[in-house]
Amino acid sequence: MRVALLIALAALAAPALAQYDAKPSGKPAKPSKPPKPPKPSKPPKPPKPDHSKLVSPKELIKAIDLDDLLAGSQQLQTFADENGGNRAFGSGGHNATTEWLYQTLKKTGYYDVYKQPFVELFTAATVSLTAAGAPVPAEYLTYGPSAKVTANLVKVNNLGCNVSDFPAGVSGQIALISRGTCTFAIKATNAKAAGAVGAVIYNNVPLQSLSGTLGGEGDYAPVVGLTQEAGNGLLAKIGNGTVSASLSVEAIRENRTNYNVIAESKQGDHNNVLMLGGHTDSVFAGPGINDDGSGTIGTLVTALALTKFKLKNAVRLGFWGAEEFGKLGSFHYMKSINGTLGGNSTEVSKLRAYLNFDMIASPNYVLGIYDGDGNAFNFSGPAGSNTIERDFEIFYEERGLPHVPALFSLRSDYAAFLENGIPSGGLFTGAEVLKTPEEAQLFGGEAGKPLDGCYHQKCDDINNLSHDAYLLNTQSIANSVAKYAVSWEGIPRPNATHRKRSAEKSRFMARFDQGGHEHHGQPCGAGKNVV
Ligand SMILES: *[C@@H]1O[C@H](CO)[C@@H](O)[C@H](O)[C@H]1NC(C)=O
Ligand SMILES: *[C@@H]1O[C@H](CO)[C@@H](O)[C@H](O)[C@H]1NC(C)=O
Ligand SMILES: *[C@@H]1O[C@H](CO)[C@@H](O)[C@H](O)[C@H]1NC(C)=O
Ligand SMILES: *[C@@H]1O[C@H](CO)[C@@H](O)[C@H](O)[C@H]1NC(C)=O
Ligand SMILES: *[C@@H]1O[C@H](CO)[C@@H](O)[C@H](O)[C@H]1NC(C)=O
Ligand SMILES: *[C@@H]1O[C@H](CO)[C@@H](O)[C@H](O)[C@H]1NC(C)=O
Ligand SMILES: *[C@@H]1O[C@H](CO)[C@@H](O)[C@H](O)[C@H]1NC(C)=O
Ligand SMILES: *[C@H]1O[C@H](CO)[C@@H](O)[C@H](O)[C@H]1NC(C)=O
Ligand SMILES: CC(=O)N[C@H]1CO[C@H](CO)[C@@H](O)[C@@H]1O
Repeated sequence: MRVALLIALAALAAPALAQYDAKPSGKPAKPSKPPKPPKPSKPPKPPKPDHSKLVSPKELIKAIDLDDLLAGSQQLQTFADENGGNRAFGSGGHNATTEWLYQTLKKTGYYDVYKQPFVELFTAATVSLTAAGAPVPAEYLTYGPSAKVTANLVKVNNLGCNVSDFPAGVSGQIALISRGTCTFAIKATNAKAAGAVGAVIYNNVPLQSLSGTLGGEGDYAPVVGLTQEAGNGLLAKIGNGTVSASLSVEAIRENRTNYNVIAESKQGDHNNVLMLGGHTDSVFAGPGINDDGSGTIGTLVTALALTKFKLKNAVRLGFWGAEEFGKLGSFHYMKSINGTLGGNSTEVSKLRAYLNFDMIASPNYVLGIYDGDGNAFNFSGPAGSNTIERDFEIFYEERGLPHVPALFSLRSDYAAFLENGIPSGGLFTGAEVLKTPEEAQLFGGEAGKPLDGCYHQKCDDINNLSHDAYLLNTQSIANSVAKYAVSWEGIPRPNATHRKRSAEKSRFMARFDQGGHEHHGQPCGAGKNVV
């Protein structure tokens, strides 16, 4: 593990990020070394950074390079490849990601960097279902227990929201239940109470797998989710006679230590801080190179470019762990700088704005900007969020490019900042929601196809990024960062007495909204399924 990491770190020193390693001039010459073999010719070195120069949007944008973005993404892909294919919560792939971010930022000398550990319960599983001898694609519902059972499938009446929906014959067998009306948790609890040794919930909308979460610990029957088509197929078979099924759920349930990586520029006003970030964990199913490798690397590349310049306001980076389990890292951080959410606001009020980048390179992208002024979705951020939204909009408009608003639904890491009254904004290029014909007209790409067809899947890899969106949106990050690193015009100081929700309620929501994402244009509650 450690050796692999060292190799990975060595690989990182590759050309793409090397230009940022340039040290300030005036470094004493090294004592003479034995002569080295001639090196292959290198491209000329970029000019030495002029640290006396105040950052400007134009120059920071110029310092953003697609090769750096792709090299960073490849590094994350390698970490996943070397660690079982993912960078999930507390895994080897996530550990490697956070250690690399820490080392890369520390090496600049420009930032004070630390890794912030926190412990949370991790669950994930490998599941399989066979019925009447044929495999049926099935998905895990988070928090469900492990099992390996073979029994008959028994149809449950109605929607299984009431124990009385479960026929006596389900005892010792596997309950087959339709999605709808009540939570997956209620169905799985009722199945257990009725004596079922397993439960299978099938979708009530066509052509969509059913995955999601039971929302928390409970006394559940082992449970998996199926498509509506698979469910109907099983119902037809049951109609024909007894159907034997084998259900296997191999769940991992363990407390895992996770890390946030926090970095703050040494220079700049530390009482008036710009914070930006994205999450560093992937889902268990894949390497997470768009979600949220793109936000992670977009933030990193901007932060490295920034090291060439002088700042007025300090810039703080938040690389969040365990977002996919309910924004646990960002909530942990906000609690830790404030003791408790809703408590003493001294530290919190030093944060003047937060910018969130959770997916900026979706292959079938839209250019989404969080609806800070609430014009589109009637849910605004704290005062100043309107300015943040407008500044992003101007960046695209100046380039003759379209943009669409994205709902603040509290399903990514900005939630902890909104809850604390901190003006917030950011970019979002879309997840599994289908592109509308209107969006295809604006942005090209394919209408009727997901904005990210690999969202939360194995194929969210280095081959499924939009390079155009990636570069453009990172330039957009640079534009806003350069602006706020110099001036807070249009962004009032947050007033902590104007918090949107009580702290514990938002904490609960953080846990409950397991999915972590809201999708452009969808109503609240459309994130990871619980019902
Ligand atoms: C990741 O780091 C945590 C905390 O240091 C450690 O407990 C865990 O074993 C590491 N995971 C792997 C797979 O190395
Ligand atoms: C469950 O069914 C019983 C019997 O039909 C009924 O009395 C009860 O109100 C139902 N409970 C719920 C929550 O629907
Ligand atoms: C039901 O049984 C009949 C006769 O054995 C068979 O032809 C048909 O394919 C079966 N249907 C299903 C859904 O298994
Ligand atoms: C995780 O830690 C909590 C708090 O210490 C403890 O109550 C819980 O039993 C632990 N869970 C597991 C699966 O170890
Ligand atoms: C908040 O905490 C700071 C130190 O972190 C302290 O100086 C200040 O008095 C506290 N304010 C309140 C209202 O407790
Ligand atoms: C906007 O939301 C507020 C509550 O937050 C509500 O009172 C108001 O009617 C809504 N406005 C529109 C136009 O939906
Ligand atoms: C914050 O808002 C409260 C209530 O509106 C007000 O009394 C207070 O003066 C405000 N504080 C600052 C620093 O603006
Ligand atoms: C955060 O707020 C709590 C409650 O007022 C206070 O006890 C704690 O010292 C504060 N922590 C920091 C780091 O300011
Ligand atoms: C959903 C999607 O776009 N998948 C693509 C990911 O990248 C591979 C390799 O380029 C394509 O074959 C997939 O179609």
